[in-house]
Amino acid sequence: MSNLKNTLREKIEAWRPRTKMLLEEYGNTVIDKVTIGQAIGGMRGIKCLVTDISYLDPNEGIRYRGYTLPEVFKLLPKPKNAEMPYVEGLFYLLLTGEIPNEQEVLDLVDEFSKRRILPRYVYEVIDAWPCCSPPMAMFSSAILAMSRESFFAKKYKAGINKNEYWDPMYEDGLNMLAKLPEIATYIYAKLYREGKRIVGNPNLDVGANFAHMMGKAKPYDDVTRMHFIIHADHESGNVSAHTAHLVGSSLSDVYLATSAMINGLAGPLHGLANQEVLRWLQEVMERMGGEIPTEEELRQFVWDTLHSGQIVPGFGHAVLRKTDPRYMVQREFSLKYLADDPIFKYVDMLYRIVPQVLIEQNKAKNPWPNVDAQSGVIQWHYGVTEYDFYTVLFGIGRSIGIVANLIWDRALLYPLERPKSLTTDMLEEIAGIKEKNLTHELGDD
Ligand code: CMX
Repeated sequence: MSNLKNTLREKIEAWRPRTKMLLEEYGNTVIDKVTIGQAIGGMRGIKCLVTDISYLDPNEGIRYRGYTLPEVFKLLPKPKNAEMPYVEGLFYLLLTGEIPNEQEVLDLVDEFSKRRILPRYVYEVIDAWPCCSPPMAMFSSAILAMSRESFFAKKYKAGINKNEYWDPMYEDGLNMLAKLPEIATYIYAKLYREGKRIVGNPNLDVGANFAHMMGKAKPYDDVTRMHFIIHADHESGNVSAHTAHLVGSSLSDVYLATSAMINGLAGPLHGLANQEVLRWLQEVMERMGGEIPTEEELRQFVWDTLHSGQIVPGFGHAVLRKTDPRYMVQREFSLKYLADDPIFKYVDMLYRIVPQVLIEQNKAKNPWPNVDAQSGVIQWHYGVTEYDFYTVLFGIGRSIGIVANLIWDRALLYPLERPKSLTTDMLEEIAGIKEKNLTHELGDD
């Protein structure tokens, strides 16, 4: 058994009594009340999910296992001559809560490398898609197809003890994560490089191998590490993480749950926003004939977008109430490496203008930029200009957190998710307005 799996087994055994005691002795303790606004309004703020992988504070931003992003970037081991840490090290941290040492990360780099080869039929599934298909749909289907490899499904059929569910989930999770860069770069080559694929190099870590398969020179390896690390997890209520948890709660395997989460990530209010930002910027540039607009012109463009009933992509958030630290990590990188890029200048201007406009409009609860406002611009700068592909990159990163969560979901035996719904009539009764309406109908007021 690998060192990581041994460490994880010890952690799981130590953790289980905490969950058991909370359930058995404090199961009726009230956390929060739920309002009608929350029931209709997308369950904002209802505290009804548990995860120890990450926590999102509205005013501070994300912490992975208690560490802020700057701490994560500082503490995790880095490859030689790299500015950003190993992606594999982040997976170790999310899974165990511990910062791995160099050797622990290298063991995991080796594990990922050994598990990265794709079954042939995955290429065939991708090839079966008609030309110009959406990359996220292709990505989701390729992951879904691999469900036939699931150890968990096989073990379940054979009658595994539920206390051991997490073990085949771990195997499936690692197998899948190791393959995602191969799948994504194959889709990229098929869609945008006339099928000319660059074969992976087993001697490289995930970040460097991804850059290699994309045909990109340094520092794209660091761009990739940064990208995958900042997108990995955002606690469990966001659409992608929640979808994976929900689907996994019926004991669906990792492939089924991850494919579903990719479909949720593909919506423009969630992960697709990163490519929407580029599409929207292209419109501005077209309107400006390629010239950099003045602040006044850009402000007008933002207002025109709002007045036409559209959203400004890359700004706002359902939980955050400040600038997303994931945005700031990328902004710092951009200020260092792409400060003179015209498209970064647009983004920099938007950073100053959009929040003022959203505050003036007085609708968005959070006028500040989120992760998606900046990520596409970095990709564009390094020559990945096919912005339809950007959400696939988000999807690889997000899968790291998804897998860590799914393994722990199984380890702590979180049950089938099944909240209760009410009818509108019932809400009106709870609000006390149904009776009023009846009285009105009877002409009794
Ligand atoms: N542009 C225009 N209007 C916005 C806005 C934006 N960027 N952000 C919020 N609003 C509007 C909402 O559409 C809503 O309008 P209505 O009352 O007419 O429905 C109002 O402000 C209040 O919304 P909110 O409570 O502040 O935000 P929500 O929790 O409902 O939604 C989010 C959050 C992210 C969907 C929203 O801010 C948005 O659409 N942002 C742009 C898309 C985006 O960048 N998504 C990516 C988020 C990060 C990620 O998941 O990847």
